[in-house]
Amino acid sequence: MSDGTLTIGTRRYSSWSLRGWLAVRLAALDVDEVVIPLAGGETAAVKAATGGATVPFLDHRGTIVWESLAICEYCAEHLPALWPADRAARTHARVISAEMHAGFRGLRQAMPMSLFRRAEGGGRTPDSLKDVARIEHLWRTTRARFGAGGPYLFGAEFTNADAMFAPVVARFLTYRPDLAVDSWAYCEAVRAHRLMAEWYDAASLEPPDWWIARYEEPLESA
Ligand SMILES: N[C@@H](CCC(=O)N[C@@H](CS)C(=O)NCC(=O)O)C(=O)O
Repeated sequence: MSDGTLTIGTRRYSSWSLRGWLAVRLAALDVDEVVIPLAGGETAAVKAATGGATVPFLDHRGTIVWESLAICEYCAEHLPALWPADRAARTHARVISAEMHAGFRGLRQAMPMSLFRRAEGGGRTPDSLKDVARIEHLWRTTRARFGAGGPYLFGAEFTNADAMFAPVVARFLTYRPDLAVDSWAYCEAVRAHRLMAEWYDAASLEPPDWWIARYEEPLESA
């Protein structure tokens, strides 16, 4: 018998679920996964399963955790290496993760996560491009200060900060905004992580009746 349940939404769209799922898998919590097809707004089954909250939603040995960043923190209680060991680096990881959790509305709205959408060049609005520039700045300055020795934000280990930005990577891979070479290198490193490969593979097997038309409609000419 497992230690509980992680409830997530449709993998091809649920950016928040990806964050929580990565942290849970990195911490190797022994939980069953339940996937709820999202309705693209309020999803009655999500409300019912989470007592009115959102996914990702973790029930681990009776401890209930929602909000992706709180799930990342909970997982780091089990695997402290999910945050960098050095205090300055750890603080910075928490700061950029908090900024990710709280902001980037322009990007979220114009470039919703949709793993297999044909949308190269799409979603470029003044607000989304401002967010893209801010994210590139965060990645570049973080890697310059703390990223020596590996491809991730804090070097060789994939941390909670990388989990928090993983859905941004997925968006960039779909919408292909104009990024600098170092940003694409980071995106490729995240995409190549074994858990990202697993997520994309599972997403590709989701049934077409879970797809949401407005997140699938091609956007190449935008
Ligand atoms: N701030 C929350 C956001 C979670 C969220 O908005 N999740 C979406 C799915 S990606 C959701 O549950 N939507 C409600 C619904 O579909 O009813 C977090 O970090 O976990």
